[in-house]
Order: sequence, then structure tokens, then C-alpha cells
Amino acid sequence: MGRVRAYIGLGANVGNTVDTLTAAVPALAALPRVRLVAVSRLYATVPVGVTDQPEFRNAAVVLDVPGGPDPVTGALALLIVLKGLERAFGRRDGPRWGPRALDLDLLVFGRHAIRAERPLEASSSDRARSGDTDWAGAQWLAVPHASAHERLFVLAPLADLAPGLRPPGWGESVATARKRAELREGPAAVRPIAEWDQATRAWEPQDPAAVVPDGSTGASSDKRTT
Ligand code: A4P
Ligand code: MG
Repeated sequence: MGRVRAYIGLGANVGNTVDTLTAAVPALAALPRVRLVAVSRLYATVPVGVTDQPEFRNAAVVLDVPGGPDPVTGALALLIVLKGLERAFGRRDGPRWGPRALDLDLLVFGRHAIRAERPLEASSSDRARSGDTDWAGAQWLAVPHASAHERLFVLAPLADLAPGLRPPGWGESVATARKRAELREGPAAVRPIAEWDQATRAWEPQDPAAVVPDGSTGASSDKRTT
């Protein structure tokens, strides 16, 4: 099927979150036949869902990945690798939406809308949740990610990378969805704190004075890695 643009959401709120996310970027780039295309800004974000937990750090990356023989197979192969990386970075059992060392969500896989049964290797280690009837959705890979459209902590970094992207089923662009989410959640919920620097391969703290009210930076910056 050729190559596909895959957008991955990164999140962490346990341990040294910035170090974890910074190390996760080259780990994603080093995956077989994967090319890292761009990295979003890093955001400090107020917890959503389970609110009584530490603040998160969130970001997103664009990867150029093998499409696989068909979209379902290609996306599942990528999900399995992402779940393996989560475990390698110390993710342990925990409640849905609870604290985690690293969360890697497959937000968008090209133009494909996918709903597929979950193979065992693709499940997270969060077995404690198997008795949770609300958790039935976890039996599936859903792409675009089921809650990406609603959440500013996903939409803000995604809008850094692809503001004009219209993921299948959304009926609007990422930039428009981000604006609506920001009206709902307020500008303080998701704050850009650093820009990816390809030279140092790390997020470098952002000058607060350079942030204009819509959350973007006044200066243009190229986050592309190639
Ligand atoms: N799954 C289905 N579709 C996907 C997909 N597109 N990408 C399945 C990744 N996984 C997908 O996910 C549970 C199961 O969903 C997986 O085993 C997989 O088979 P998970 O990552 O193990 O659990 P989760 O992250 O708790 O669930 P979910 O639904 O991905 O939640 P979210 O949306 O990731 O929410 N607040 C802030 N500020 N920042 C955050 O990053 N994250 C969460 C978790 C809650 N609040 C947060 C944040
Ligand atoms: Mg997740």
C-alpha cells in the first residue's frame, strides 16, 4: 500500500516527563522503516477525565510509516509497536485515563477510518481494567483516535503539525477543532512551554513573551526534521 502519514499523540505525567517524551521521539524515529517528519511544541496540560492527578506534558509527532498490505494491518502493526514502546518506557498497570509514564496514541493513519478488533499484543498492560464495562471500546483500534477530536491536549500539538488536516469523520480541520476546544477548555488548560529543536533533538524552553494570545508563536519556526 506504500507509505502513510501517521500522527502520534504523546503524553506523560509520571516520572521525569520531559526526559521521557524527549527520549520517545528518537525511539519512534528509530523504528524500522519509519521516518520522523516533524515534532510539535511541548505543552503543559491540565488533566482531563481523571482530574485528580499530576499535570501532563503532551506533544505530537508526524511519522512516515509503511502502509502495510492494507490499512487495518498497517495501523495494527503500528499500534503494537507503540504499545511495546509504552512498556519499554516504564508504563505499568493503572486505571483508564489515570497517571502514566508514557501514552502513545495513534491519532490519525493517513486518510483511513479504521475500527479493528484488538490483538493481544496491542493491548496495554492495564489488565486491571478488564472488568470495567465502559472499557468495551478498548477491544478495538479506532482511528482517528476516538477522543482526539474533543481534547485540546491532543488538538493543540496536532494543529502545530497539520492545521489544515481534515481527519476522516471530523467534518472540519484540526485548526477549527482546536479553536472550538480552546473555547470550551480555556487557554490555560493547554500551554505551550517549549519548541522542538532538531539540532539538540530536544524541546527548548519557549520565551513566554513570544507567545501570542491564540497560543501560537509570533516567529515562524520549522519543526521539520528533514
Ligand atoms: N486503542 C483504540 N484505538 C487506539 C488508538 N487510536 N491509539 C485501544 C491507541 N490505542 C488505541 O488505550 C486503551 C486501549 O485503547 C489500548 O489498549 C488500545 O487497544 P491506552 O492508551 O492503554 O489507555 P488510555 O490512554 O487510558 O485510554 P485512551 O482511551 O487512549 O485515553 P486517552 O485519550 O489517551 O486519555 N489529560 C491530559 N491533560 N493529557 C493526557 O495525555 N491522557 C488521558 C488518557 C487522560 N487525560 C489526559 C491525558
Ligand atoms: Mg491512550
